[in-house]
Amino acid sequence: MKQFPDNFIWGSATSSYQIEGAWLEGGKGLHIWDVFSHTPGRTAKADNGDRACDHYHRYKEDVALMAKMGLKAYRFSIAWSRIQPDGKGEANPEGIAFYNRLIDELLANGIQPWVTLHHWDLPAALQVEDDGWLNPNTTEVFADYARICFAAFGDRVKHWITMNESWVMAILGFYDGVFAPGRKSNRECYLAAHHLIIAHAKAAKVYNDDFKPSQGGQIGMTNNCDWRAPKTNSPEDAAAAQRSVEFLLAWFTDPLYFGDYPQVMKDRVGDRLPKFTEAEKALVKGSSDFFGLNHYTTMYAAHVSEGGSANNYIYSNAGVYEDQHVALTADPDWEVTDMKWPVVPWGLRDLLLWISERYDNPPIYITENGCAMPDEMVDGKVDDPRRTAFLNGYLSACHEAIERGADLRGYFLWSLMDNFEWASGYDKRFGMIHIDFDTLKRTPKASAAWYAEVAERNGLV
Ligand code: PNW
Repeated sequence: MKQFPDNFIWGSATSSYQIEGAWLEGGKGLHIWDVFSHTPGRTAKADNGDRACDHYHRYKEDVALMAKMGLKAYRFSIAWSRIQPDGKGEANPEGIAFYNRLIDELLANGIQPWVTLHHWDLPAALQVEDDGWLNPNTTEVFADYARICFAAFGDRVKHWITMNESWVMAILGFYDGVFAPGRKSNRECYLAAHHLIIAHAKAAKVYNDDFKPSQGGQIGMTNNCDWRAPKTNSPEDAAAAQRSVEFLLAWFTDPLYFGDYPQVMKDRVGDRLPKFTEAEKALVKGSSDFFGLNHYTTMYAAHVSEGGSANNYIYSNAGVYEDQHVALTADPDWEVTDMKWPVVPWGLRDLLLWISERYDNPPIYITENGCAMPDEMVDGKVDDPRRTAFLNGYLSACHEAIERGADLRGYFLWSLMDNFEWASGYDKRFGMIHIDFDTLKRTPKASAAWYAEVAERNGLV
């Protein structure tokens, strides 16, 4: 077993809408995923998060399971509409009380809370009344919400993540329309993304100015990025792979590290790409204390000339195709997960090295990596060999990247337990813990035992 550095953080991750349930309890307001999943045709089998894993009521049981499997850190998200039912105004005491109970329970079990402020569940009132992330004022409203959270929880929470996967919100929410709020526009996706970046930076400024000096924590943004390897060794395909990563990741992270969008995006998107003012550039640049990365898969990228077509078989065009002219394909020999996402551990290694080089070796935390695998209960147990093999491969790739100089400091497995997998519903099982969604009984899978063993062997428990 390879040893990870001292203080390497082992954790697991979830998000509010995917696990909490209690959608009409505790003074919570509706959010855009409540609305979207109750709209006919939007989710597989019309599944929704009304009850999900009922974590809102069973959080103690869930924390006990985390402690049992040796987790040292747990990443969860706060549902904005539990804190401010309409997204603005007074804080709802019951919402604050729920997250206080959860945080205290984690700390009592020696588990560090890592908190995401926005994992896609925008209060519905902000969407209906203000157009949500299309409205620049939502950046201010978000900073107000963040302030409430820092003030209420920051004495105990030392790791904050502003946004989860702005690319997913922008592309799947505003371009493909397959996620909430379900819009389809090749202009709105860039505008929403722009406001998500500025909202992150405003919240980080609130933290840095008014809370960090006394609370001493860290704040960052989490972005998703799959790896793109050139399909052939032609220079055109090398450029296509690079362009594809810039449209997926550097879109969000170049502003954080350099203060502006990648040149290739400015050139290709033209006036549909908003411009940062000088003041915004200064606000955004340097606004992340760490590089949060969610990573799931790898694909080959090939250049497509003008007039060609994207030959993608996985989740649409993986971006605005007409702006990129990149076709994505998978090697037919690659194993695929239940999401049809190829399992390619070396892609994570290459991505970590790409990030380290481009951004001058920032501290990186993998805030999500994992896989959906079919599982079956046999004699009250779930044997989980494919997920265990996946984790072995991806953790080895992390180790290799560290050996080659990447400053990777932690790994959070997606996900703690099977949950509401957004538009795919409950059939896609990412968890280390099996949930029977009829009875809500929790059964740790073999992967949970394996994870505990890895943590123990690394002296982390
Ligand atoms: C992430 N893509 O979603 C989210 O942060 C989780 O909430 C989710 O459950 C998990 O990954 C598994 O899907 C993604 O299309 C959804 O590239 C879609 C994509 C990437 C991440």
